[in-house]
Amino acid sequence: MTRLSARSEPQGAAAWPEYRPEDHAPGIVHLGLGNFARAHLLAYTDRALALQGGDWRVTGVSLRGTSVAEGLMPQDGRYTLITRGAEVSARVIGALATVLSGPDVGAQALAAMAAPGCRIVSLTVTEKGYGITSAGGLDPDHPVVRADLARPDAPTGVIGLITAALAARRAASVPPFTVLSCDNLSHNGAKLRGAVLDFARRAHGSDLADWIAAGARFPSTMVDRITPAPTPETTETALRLTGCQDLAAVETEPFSQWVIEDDFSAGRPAWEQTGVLFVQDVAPYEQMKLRMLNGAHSMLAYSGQLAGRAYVRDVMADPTHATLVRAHLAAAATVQGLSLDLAAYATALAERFSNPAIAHATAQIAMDGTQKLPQRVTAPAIEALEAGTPVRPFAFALASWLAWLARRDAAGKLVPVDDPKAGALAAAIGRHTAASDILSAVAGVCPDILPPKLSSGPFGMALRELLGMILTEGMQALIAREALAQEG
Ligand code: CS2
Repeated sequence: MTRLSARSEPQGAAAWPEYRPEDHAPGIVHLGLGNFARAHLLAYTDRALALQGGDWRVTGVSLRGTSVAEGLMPQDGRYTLITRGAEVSARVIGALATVLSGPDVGAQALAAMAAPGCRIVSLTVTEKGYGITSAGGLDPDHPVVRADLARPDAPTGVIGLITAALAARRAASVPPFTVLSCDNLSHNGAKLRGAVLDFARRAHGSDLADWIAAGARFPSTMVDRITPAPTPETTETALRLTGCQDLAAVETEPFSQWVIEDDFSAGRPAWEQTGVLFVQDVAPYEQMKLRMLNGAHSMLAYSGQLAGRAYVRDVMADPTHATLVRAHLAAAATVQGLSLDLAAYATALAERFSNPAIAHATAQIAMDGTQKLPQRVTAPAIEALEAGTPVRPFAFALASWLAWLARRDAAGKLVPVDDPKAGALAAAIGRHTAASDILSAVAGVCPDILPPKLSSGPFGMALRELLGMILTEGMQALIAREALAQEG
């Protein structure tokens, strides 16, 4: 069994690069080379290279751990992208030029970003990877931001790295690059721009901040492709479809969407030929996707976890639970200023969630709730309250999260959760078992998720009532009762 590499001859049912990847120099440095980037940005860039060429291959930077690089480097950056829908298909991606990782990844990434050939720095580092508060400013209390502010010449976080690379370019009279945030934050580009300018001002001085403000671009984007974590089956499918062993294969759904503000300082790949939508203002797309897809995802992840459903498709296979997902999608379909049919979008989302070939773990989506819920659930809940539109689905989502945080094992100890605020949340919940105490404890730690408007008044009452029912009767009983109420 040979390992996939640049020397592999095309074989099997997979599609192979229709261009010679090694003829194209890198032009993009991508920070955070997770599965999503490999199923999304790299797939679009691979297509653009095949159609239009250009020096736009990608230098991937793996900021956390070396396992991604260990899979990809022996394969010369090649990997199989498997698409699972009614049929399974696969494509070998050639757009990844190299992967940087390891103990001195910061210095290597800095050098790659400072090189004149780099014209775009893109990011998928998840919500918590930025060091930006949910309100949108630089978070000087974020441990990595704090460390980078103290040592701005040897940064390890994304804001410190981007700023230091721009400082090096300015010193060498190299024009700035475009910074392309591809994470599920609202106004992702604008927020990152504000944080980089703030960091530059604090750590390097206002001359650098002014230079960045004048020349660097930070378009906002909306990204969408459901990408579950690979499993042993992923490797088996890659072998079947390529004839090669691939220890870096990724699998994803057929659907893919990318909406970008067309504001680049130094060119870009021909992404418009690959299905990317370029727009003036991405905000309504972003809002639609964050509130409908991601909001419903978070709701079904917490309620699914509590109802013993390991995968999104298991939630959708339960008719009562699926009714609540549809109710959430309907309540979140309030975005203005788009000529899209939101009801059709909701129907398509329910179908994507139901895809039986995609094993998307509710535990994966449940991670980092404190970073996700403000833009996914709190913002639309407040708007719905003010507009007098249905809020019950948002209360159900937040009650599910609270009950999930307050889960206890057989010995009565809180079940640990994967979240940057896990310690503070566990300390605040402590021994509390009553719904109202849990609500106040969590609201104290996360006022950006549970501001007074949601933790008290009629919404707070609904929240306490729903949480109380989950704690006493269990999630499945509540799902059945709520679904009946929604239908009736
Ligand atoms: C999910 C997203 O893990 C999560 O929180 O909601 O990763 C979701 O699958 C993607 O945004 C889909 O584009």
